[in-house]
Amino acid sequence: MSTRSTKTKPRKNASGRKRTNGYTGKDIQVLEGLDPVRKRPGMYIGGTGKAGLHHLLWEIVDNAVDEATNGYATQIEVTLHKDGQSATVTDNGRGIPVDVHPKKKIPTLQLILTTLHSGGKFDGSNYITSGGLHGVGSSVVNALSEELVATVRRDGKTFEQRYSRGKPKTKLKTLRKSSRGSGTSIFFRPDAEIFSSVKFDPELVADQLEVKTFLNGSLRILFKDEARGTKQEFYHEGGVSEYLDRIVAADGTRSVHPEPFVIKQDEIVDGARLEIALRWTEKPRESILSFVNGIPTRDGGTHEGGLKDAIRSAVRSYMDTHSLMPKGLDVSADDVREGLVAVLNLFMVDPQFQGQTKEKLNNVGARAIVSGAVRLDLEKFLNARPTTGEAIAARVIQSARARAASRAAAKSVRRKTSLSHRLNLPGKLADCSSTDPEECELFIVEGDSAGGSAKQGRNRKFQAILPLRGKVLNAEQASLSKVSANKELSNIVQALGCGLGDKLNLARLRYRKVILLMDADSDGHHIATLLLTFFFRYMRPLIDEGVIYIAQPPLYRLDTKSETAWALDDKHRDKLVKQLRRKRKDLKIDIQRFKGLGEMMPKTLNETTLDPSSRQLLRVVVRDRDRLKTDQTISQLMGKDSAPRFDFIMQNASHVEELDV
Ligand code: 28F
Repeated sequence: MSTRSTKTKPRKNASGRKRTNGYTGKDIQVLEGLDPVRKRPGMYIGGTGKAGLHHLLWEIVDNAVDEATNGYATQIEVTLHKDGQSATVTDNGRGIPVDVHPKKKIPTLQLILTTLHSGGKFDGSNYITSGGLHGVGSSVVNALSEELVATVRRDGKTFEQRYSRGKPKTKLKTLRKSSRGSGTSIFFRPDAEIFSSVKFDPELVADQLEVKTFLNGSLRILFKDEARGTKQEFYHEGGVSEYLDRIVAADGTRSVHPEPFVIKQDEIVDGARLEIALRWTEKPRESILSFVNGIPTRDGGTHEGGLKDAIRSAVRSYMDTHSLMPKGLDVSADDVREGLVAVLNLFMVDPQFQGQTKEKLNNVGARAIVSGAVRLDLEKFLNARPTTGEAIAARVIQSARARAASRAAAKSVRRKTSLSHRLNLPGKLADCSSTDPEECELFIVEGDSAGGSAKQGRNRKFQAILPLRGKVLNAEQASLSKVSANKELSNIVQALGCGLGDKLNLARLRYRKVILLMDADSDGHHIATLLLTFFFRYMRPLIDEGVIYIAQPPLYRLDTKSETAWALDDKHRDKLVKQLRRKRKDLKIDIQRFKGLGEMMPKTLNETTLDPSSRQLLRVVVRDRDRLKTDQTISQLMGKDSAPRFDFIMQNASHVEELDV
């Protein structure tokens, strides 16, 4: 068990005793009913698909975790019930207050579950909450649940109240007059009228619960899946450094030094506390996983900025004092962080989030908190371990040299293509005449001959064609500089016009649809996978924005005397044959298999694959909550081993989802 303490509040001690309760109902502030939540659920939980459904669960779990994070609870239990469509979350915290609110004259529990409230001040100390998109409260869950039962143990009694779609079904009842301990339990069944599916995904739930225990080293979560009859306990005393080990192992990479750098600071200012674990690895990228109060901040923010500042300055200062900096080599901040894997978890009161998905921390003070905590300690860490320090310095130098070399290579490529470079568009691009991104589409086509058919078959007004000839680099194993030096990838970047990496600007994107058009064979799938990997790693906002699509060219042409049909694959072909023969069993059907796109007549390609009125595109989507997993899946698939690649786009729908548009 970790021993944390803060100036501002008593925290549970090693014997597991919890803080006491000094709450009164008047602490709740602004109130509003729940109608808006049922009218526009997306505003509160992001959407009504799988992610939105699970958001309900995280909402309740986060409340229980908050109670634990603040030192009042030690144990959380999450149960998915047999039907897979309802869940119970229980904590052993103080129990949601049940006293009658002095102004509203209803029990606080009911007030909390039936109004959109802005939260309470609690006992005047700094209560850390998950905040951001989360923490909008159990009332949102209540509003969107067909059924919800809240059970509270408090003051030696057990209370219960039932709700449906946000409205109380019963009064607050006292179930038992002599109950031991305290805590809150919420059972809920998401409303099938609201969600497209109400089935929880037990693996997703288990993964996310485990992450929560990595981020709260003293937290135990028991997960029960009644459908499978399984029980798992998650508890990671090692906290973020154990998480770091897990990530590095899952990435299949190696660390360049034996011991991670770990800090855990409990008493910073205003009740803030901080845990960081990091190490440098051989992989050609950095990956920083940052969290605020246990909630992922995928777009980073001030805390991540502070970490980067501190790393740059500590490593540079170490390299300078030990004369490890080669003369004449230009070492950038990016070079210092290449191969870095870091987990940063900051706990603070009142975090402010910004950005479209509210996943970027905005509090100015967080930068100094984090950089102040890391800089000196990291330098000391390096100074105390010469072999580690030198290994990290060598990793930094390696990255700087590689970048210098590929910058030179990229320069020479640019010189050769100076004419097209002047126009800033690749020479091979057959652009469309419209300049309105909203209507423009870019087809990235494999091979020159297919590119030729596509050029002839397209609608010139709004469809542009970029043929790929050379090899597409596997972006998984390459650094940004290598990627920029790859001809095929840099052509794509130039055609899109929006830049890449940190500098990507969606506003400058020249096409709102980017469509991968590959042969329907394994080579085609391989190239599509490489391109998706590139977009995922270096142009991720395009995927998040839903701009990337996969075209579905047919593999078969079926001709009868009177009609023609196209089939996407063998299964589709068999289905069509059955359909066509439904009326006449002996109907003669001529079946032709296309060997590649290049074989197809431009007109056929237009009708089946290009024309918006008759084609079927798949949109590439990565589910939000799956980010860590997708990161690792791509590493596994695109790393050294090439065998499982095919699965990635064709089958693994839980990571990269393909939707019909
Ligand atoms: C299964 C999910 O939701 N646990 C919770 C508490 C405890 C308190 C509380 C929650 C007070 C003023 C809002 C108790 N005693 N698990 C949970 N445990 N909420 S939610 O208070 C809520 C507020 O505004 C609590 C004293 N203070 C707070």
